[in-house]
Amino acid sequence: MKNLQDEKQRDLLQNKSDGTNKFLTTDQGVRINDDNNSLKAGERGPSLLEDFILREKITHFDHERIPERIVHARGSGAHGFFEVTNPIPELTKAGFLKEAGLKTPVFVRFSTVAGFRGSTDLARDVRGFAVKFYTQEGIYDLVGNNVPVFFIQDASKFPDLIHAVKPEPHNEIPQAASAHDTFWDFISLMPESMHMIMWAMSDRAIPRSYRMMEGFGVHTFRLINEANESVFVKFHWKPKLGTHAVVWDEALKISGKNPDFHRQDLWEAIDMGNFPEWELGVQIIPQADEHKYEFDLLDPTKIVPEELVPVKIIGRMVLNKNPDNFFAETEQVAFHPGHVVPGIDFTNDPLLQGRLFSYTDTQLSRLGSPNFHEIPINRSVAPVHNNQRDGHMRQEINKGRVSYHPNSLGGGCPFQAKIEEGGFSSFNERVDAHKVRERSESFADHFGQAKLFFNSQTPTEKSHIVKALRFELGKVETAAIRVRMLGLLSQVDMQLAEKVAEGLGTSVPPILETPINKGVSPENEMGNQEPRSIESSVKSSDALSMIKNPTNTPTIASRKVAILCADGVSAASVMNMKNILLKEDAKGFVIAKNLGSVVTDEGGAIPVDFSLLTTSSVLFDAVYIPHSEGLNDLAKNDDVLEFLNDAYKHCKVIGADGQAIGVLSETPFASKLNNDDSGIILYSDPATETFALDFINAMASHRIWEREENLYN
Ligand code: HDE
Repeated sequence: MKNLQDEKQRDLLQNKSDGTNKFLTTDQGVRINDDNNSLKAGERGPSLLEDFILREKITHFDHERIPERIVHARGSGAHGFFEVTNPIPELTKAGFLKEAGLKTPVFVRFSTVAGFRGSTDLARDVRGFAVKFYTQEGIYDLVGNNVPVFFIQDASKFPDLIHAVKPEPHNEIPQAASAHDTFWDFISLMPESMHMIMWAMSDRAIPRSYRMMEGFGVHTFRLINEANESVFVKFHWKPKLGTHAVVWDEALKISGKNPDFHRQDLWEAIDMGNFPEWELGVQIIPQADEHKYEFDLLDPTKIVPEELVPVKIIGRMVLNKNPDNFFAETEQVAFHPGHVVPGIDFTNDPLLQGRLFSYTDTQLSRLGSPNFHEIPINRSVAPVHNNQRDGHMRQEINKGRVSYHPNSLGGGCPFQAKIEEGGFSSFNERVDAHKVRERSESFADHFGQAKLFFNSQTPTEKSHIVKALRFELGKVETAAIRVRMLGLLSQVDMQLAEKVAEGLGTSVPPILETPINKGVSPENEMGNQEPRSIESSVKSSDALSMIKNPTNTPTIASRKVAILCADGVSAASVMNMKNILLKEDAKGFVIAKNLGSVVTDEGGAIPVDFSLLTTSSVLFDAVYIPHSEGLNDLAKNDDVLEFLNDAYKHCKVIGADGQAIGVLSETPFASKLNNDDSGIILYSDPATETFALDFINAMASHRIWEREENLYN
């Protein structure tokens, strides 16, 4: 099997253009002599219609926007490769999974769901995690999210869900936020969303970086082997840098300080050679186990706990190249869960089945033509031959008189592939049923796994969920919606509901008044079933917690440290820290009152990366104040004290050596400083290696959660 790693880049090369050392021309290739002045009747006269150069330029400009994605409009993409580490030929005939070491090019797009294209990266939201594999057998898209379940069980509710979460239609407020009445109105009437709500209110919805998110295929899919035997499969992406989040107050501030935070983080990491990496894992469920569990494998509001079916790692994905052009690649890429290759197939998950219709349909209005597969980023590296013809913007020039099958005039070509020749064939599933608009009884449990998720969280994480719900429901104006939500939350965990209620200044309604116990009430029109709670056979799962997550091996790779400096700073201290950070693939940035440079104690100059005006503590993972003789200007600067206060509040590591320790006694948190805080690293000797090592070890724990008010202590 050929190694395809660079094949997509070679393919894209044919469409790349670079104007360096070239003449400026019209779209027709005519060289332009004057691009600054339109053609006029006299220098002060009217413009002339015949000015084809002006007309072409303005016309193109007038049409340069396309509709943004109805969901996942805001996103960032990158190129890379997928490499098989543990092939599974016994389970699937998909060529790109069959051979150890085989590399397949990929393009990945991460996104938020609700916000418009220009919205903030740090919205509380699910993140899209869509991977396009350019395999030798055609395009395979794994169009997943960073959360393994979904809000709804049936595709017919998707437009309702999205209408509810998007800005309200009368005033288009709020942008990229679920904290408003229509969203919670809908959710409070959809008990099936409760598992997903737990994830969305957890810190999973405010990741530190796209590079520090897990990814999930969500639905159960099928793998099919050469013998046409099938197993069920759940897909998982496990990030090498661990799964980490920011805190909510930080997210809100980042949204103002740098709404491109995630986009820039991904871009810079790749630019600097810190290539993001994930392992691809599969949970395999034999056909015979289809009905073995207390949940239905076809229900997208359920996970398969890793305690029941472990995740087997089969490969890794590395993102190593930024796009050359955002529009051509990241905006025009068209994913579709229906893009599968032989060896991978769908299940009857009713959400997945609806998606199989939606994704091509949406490209028709977004990209404007059924020829969107010809756009370079969407083009397969496997040969494409068929009898599809024409349409807007067709690129391919199909030769010959035959565009139908069967034909004799074209010698029967292009000809069908037998299964042994790689022809796709669907899993031969027997379906024998009545045509009904119903939901399976096996989908009726809406609380069992919401409880499992909540019970798997650490006290810190539970506390964050309570605070998130207090924030979101606190923004809801209609009291009845809040009460309905408290009723649903009480079905997940009474203490959770009570703590949320306390923050809302109200109380949890008696169980009988909540829609769940009314069964099919006017408010709960979900058809034939009465929602219920089936206890999960797994009581707690570390994989569901970010803090206990087994993917979190301590590392500070690619993390950013703010080094607060003023004139007189110790050159030795700054260099000591910078060097140790570099050894760990992290980076220190010098921040001072003004740009330019600071003068060191040795009389040298250290260039300043950011002024206090242009950056903020929320854009860094930790803060260091290097030694300087006497208390320098830092201790008197309000911006510095705010910088440190935010870092403290957001549970970040703060370090100071030598006389810089004095700066901390000026901060609002000075009275809280004590020896038990493992994130405050103070060394009276300046520039020691032990200090820097202690600092980076503390940073590797990500955040010092003990500092926070914890509602579950
Ligand atoms: Fe999507 N979704 N979706 N979705 N989805 C789209 O397709 C849709 C769902 C996901 O970076 C749209 O090309 C329906 C689940 C991602 O370009 C659209 C339903 C999951 C992306 C669409 C779902 C996803 C999309 C909008 C319920 C996780 C961004 C633009 C039946 C497994 C891909 C587009 C990118 C995008 C429809 C539910 C993930 C409208 C109807 C569940 C990551 O076709």
